[in-house]
Amino acid sequence: MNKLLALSVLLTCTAQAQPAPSGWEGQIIYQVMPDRFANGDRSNDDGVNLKDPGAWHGGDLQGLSGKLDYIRALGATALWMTPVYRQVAPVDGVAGYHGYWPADFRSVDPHFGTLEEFRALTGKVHSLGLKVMLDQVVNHYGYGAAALSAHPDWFHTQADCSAAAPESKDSVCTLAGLPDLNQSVPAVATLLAGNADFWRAQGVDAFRYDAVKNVDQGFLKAQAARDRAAGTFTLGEYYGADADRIGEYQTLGLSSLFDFALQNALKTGIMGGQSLNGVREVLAQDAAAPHPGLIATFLDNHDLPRYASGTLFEDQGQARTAYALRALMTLKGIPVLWQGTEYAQRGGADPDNRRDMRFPEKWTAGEKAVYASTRDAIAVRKASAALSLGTQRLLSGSDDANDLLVFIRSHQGESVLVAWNNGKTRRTYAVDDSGLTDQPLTPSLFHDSGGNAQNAAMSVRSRHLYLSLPAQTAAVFTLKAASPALP
Ligand SMILES: [Ca+2]
Ligand SMILES: [Ca+2]
Repeated sequence: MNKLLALSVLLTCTAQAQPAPSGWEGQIIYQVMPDRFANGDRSNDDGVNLKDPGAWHGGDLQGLSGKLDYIRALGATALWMTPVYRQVAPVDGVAGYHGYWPADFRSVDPHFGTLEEFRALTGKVHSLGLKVMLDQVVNHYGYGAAALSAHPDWFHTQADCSAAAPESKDSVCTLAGLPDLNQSVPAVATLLAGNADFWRAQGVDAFRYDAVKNVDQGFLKAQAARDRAAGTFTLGEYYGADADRIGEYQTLGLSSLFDFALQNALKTGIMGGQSLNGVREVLAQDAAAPHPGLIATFLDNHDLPRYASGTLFEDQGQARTAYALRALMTLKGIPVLWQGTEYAQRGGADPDNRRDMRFPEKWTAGEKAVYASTRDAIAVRKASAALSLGTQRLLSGSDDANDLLVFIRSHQGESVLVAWNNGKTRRTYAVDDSGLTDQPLTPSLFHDSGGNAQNAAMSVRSRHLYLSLPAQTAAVFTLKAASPALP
């Protein structure tokens, strides 16, 4: 048995920040790239070539609408669509299938369908009890967009970029050579604010703001205030963001940012088979963010190599993805699942990470097992207010190999104890003087395939916490004591 010698509690501190729209803590977001999800209408398949990863693949709003039951059955509570704007023409053989090359911010690309179909989709999503998040691009137009010649004064120039102070270069210089909007031009700020109002009017509940690192902060602050006033949740994508950056943007007024530091730590610690030290450090820092419960947690997305491809071996990729998804569902924050990650879809860097979605009839036995485990983990999270909404108190301290992470989630008198075992074998652990109230052997709330309780157990005797955990997985246990008196 390994002994945990030091035991302490990391307390949450809070900074000043704007209140975020209510109802988002506790959500589980499912991310879809419509072109790569489901093709429901062959009549709009202009230029489709499934063999070319840079071409349109035919997915559309009708196809997505037909798969909402799949998304709901997984347990997601909100749908995030990457942009559906009308796109510029293909550039060097690569199409705007991903949606990030807008030609017109207020129309739907014909490959996806029509604005009427978009409205019908948001209505159907709402009728199923789910929320709608839409990607918003506020940094740029697509290459060679008509606006570039119609309104040259709307864009930053190379001279602006050269003259910009070092701290302003990210926002003033172009991102991948895309025509960069100058948000300090009133007509541009008006255009972008109007875009948000336009999509809100189509039934959108939340925006995922693309590339906020490259957007003027003054504009973002004003836009975030407008969105907040309209009750719209805002999730910014700041590539590489850590706790400090998340705190900065929540204080600026955005509801949330994606936690790239946690993503990296989960990749290194779980998929990479290293220690959980990195995860422990990130969690301790995140607790200081103004709204830790709104931080978007994720394993991968359309800009990163697929999580499951972090190892060469497909079976290992599946097992560790299932472990990481269980782990993700035990953490404070808003989990975001990129289409396909629920069955450990593989793929390398962009565009290989955007392979066409496959549905259950095309899964292998291994993929089916990952999906079953993921769906179970989501159901367990949703059934527990402590897991969905609770505070998170990390029991710090380490065993010899740093293979154990233990924390307590509590909400209104309901508490659970979460334990991750990163060890390559089944392990038992004893945590001295845990401060917990005695309780008999308690099974994990997670289930193995077949529906039996996960083969994990905990008990507390004379304040000592005993854990028996399978190799490389997370477990969660109901705590009898409502609020443990920790040292
Ligand atoms: Ca189609
Ligand atoms: Ca910019």
